Amino acid sequence: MPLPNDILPGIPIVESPLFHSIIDDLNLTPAERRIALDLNQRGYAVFDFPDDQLGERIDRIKSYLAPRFDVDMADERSIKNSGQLNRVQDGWVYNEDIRAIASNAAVLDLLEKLYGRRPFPFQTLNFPVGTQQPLHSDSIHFSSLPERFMCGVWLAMEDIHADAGPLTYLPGSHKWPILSNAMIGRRGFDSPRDLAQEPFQSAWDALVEASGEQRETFVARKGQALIWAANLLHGGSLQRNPKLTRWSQVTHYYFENCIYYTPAFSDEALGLFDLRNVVDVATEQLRPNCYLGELLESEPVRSSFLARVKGRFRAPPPGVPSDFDPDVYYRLNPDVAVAKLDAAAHYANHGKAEGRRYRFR
Ligand SMILES: O=C(O)CCC(=O)C(=O)O
Ligand SMILES: [Fe+2]
Repeated sequence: MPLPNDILPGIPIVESPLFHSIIDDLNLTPAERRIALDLNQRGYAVFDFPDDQLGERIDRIKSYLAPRFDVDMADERSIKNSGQLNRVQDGWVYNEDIRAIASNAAVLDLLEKLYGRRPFPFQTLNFPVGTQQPLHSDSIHFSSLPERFMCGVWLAMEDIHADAGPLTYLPGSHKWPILSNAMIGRRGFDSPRDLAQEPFQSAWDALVEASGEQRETFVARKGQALIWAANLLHGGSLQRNPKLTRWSQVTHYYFENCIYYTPAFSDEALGLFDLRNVVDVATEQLRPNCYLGELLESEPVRSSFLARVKGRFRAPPPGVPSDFDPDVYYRLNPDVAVAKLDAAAHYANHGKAEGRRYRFR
């Protein structure tokens, strides 16, 4: 029997224009079917997080993270966001419960049914309070080729109060065009690394205004989770009561057999891709960039598209191994990140002699 998604395998099932002719062949339970329909129509779906140890995990995560949100951030593990007090990125590196939530097998199985490819978690974010982030699409941070093979799963780690700045989103916005640098008239490749979201904000705001659509908020119960589609506009609503916490974990997932890259720093039409070295949180293995089953790093590279992409891959400086990834080095050596040192230079000049790790197991 042909696979249900064999006509357009490069489009996630829940985002496919053929979704309604495929859904009956997916063997979904009634609950899974409801999730699939919500994701397809609204761009998000709510479900109860399937983990019978969730309560204990949440308690342990909070007691592990709480001291890290104190004013003294010398020991802050949040690498890329080390200026901000409201999040810990990739806490899974240090905390097994964060990792277990990200790697939950039932969630992975569910996402596989919904997308038609096997997912893997590649990033975690833990928040003790609301983010108050403006509405944005994660697609400019982490996208894939083919596109839309990415989603976020947001988990409430306490009952969320309406005044605590709950997660907010614009239903249906996942169907809008995925904004690119070309669309906003900007070059992305080699542009300043601290500017990812900001150049796109006025365009998103204008789209929201023009749509007339109303945002919704997720005033979640502890243990409820929400999947958002790759391009759903979402953010944190206003925190009306500054004393309230809003403990949550976001896990971002990619799917197998894709190219993973950061569109904010890419100019796709020129073959200039800011490729990502993504690590599977569940296995700590690098997930190589693949295009139609072909490893990007593999030889021979046949298509000119792949050759261009490969040619633009940033080469490491001298004295640094070819598989060196500054992000991974920062995650494994938080003191280097906190000190804001250049990762490659630190490794070449000190880290190597000190026997520091630069890759996961
Ligand atoms: O939790 C929030 O307020 C938003 C988080 C978010 O935008 C993300 O993790 O991608
Ligand atoms: Fe986001």
